[in-house]
Amino acid sequence: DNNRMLWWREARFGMFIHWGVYAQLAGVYDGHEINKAGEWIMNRGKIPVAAYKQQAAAHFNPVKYNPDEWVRMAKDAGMKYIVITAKHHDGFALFHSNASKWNIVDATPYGKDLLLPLAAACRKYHIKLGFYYSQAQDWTNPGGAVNRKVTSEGWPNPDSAKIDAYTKDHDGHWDPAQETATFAQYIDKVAVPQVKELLSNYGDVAVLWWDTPTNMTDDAAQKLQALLKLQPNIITNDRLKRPNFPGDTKTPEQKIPKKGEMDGADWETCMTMNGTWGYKSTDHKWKSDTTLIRNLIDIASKGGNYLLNVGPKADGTFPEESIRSLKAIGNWMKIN
Ligand code: FUL
Repeated sequence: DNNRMLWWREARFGMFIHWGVYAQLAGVYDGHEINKAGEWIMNRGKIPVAAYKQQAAAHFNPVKYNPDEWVRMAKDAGMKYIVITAKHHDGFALFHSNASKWNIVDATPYGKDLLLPLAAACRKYHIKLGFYYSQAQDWTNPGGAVNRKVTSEGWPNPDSAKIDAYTKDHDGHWDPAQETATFAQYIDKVAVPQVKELLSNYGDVAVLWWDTPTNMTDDAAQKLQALLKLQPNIITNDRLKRPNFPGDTKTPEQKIPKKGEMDGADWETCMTMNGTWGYKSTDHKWKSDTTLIRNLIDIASKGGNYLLNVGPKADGTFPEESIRSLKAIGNWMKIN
């Protein structure tokens, strides 16, 4: 079992990719810039399901998507693995799924599975591929959970008092369409079959990155955990359900632990290059190359991994700033 962790312990550096139809909105809904992370826009903006499908997905057509180039950029930066959001909290699947039509093939003009060619490129360049899967939160597939139950710190929505009252009564949901199934039904009809698809149809899957265990039950967690046997060498994080499903790795977010703080644990700091995971046209707070390299050194010297995020644009390209920083890190790696 220790063998399973070997590559991960030596990897030190990986690429997180947050990509989905939220990139189409790029942080703006109805003429309003929506607060906080771009991938949260549906929740923060309390965008109704039908409107989100129409405005984010109906035009999502990443014709410049070139996974070969993505993987090469990761490799040239010295990264050893990639973790991509197969499904984030908005419920949208970047892969063709038989469990829900809310996926890249059935809900967008692009119409092709995004993960198949990425998996092929990873095999070609010997980069390990992992999938992020939002197992609990799902704001589109009926029955999915919501972990942020109010709206008031979002944009100055004139209806925010009404929405706050509604979400309070509806476990955070803001659209009746989200509540036409129970959480248990969502787990059985969407989460379980989709994780099965991800672990069956894309070759070797190195990592399963769960997130935000809101409303998770032991029963749901057990069903999902049981699927991991489909990939005997897979490594999982600690976000399936707390505290009794610890997984293999700890996941400090946007912070670097102090020396000794994580002793004995396998850990990975995930971090953004600017202030958002999913692409936002208005976020220009990019960390300097020096900061990024310093973080990598700091984390590696403490025995952790650095999972550095890129939020691709809706056309399928990386933001220019990310491309430049990846190159700068790669140049530094070559001389060190
Ligand atoms: C968080 C999520 O809510 C964010 O959107 C992001 O995916 C981050 C890595 O984990 O908990």
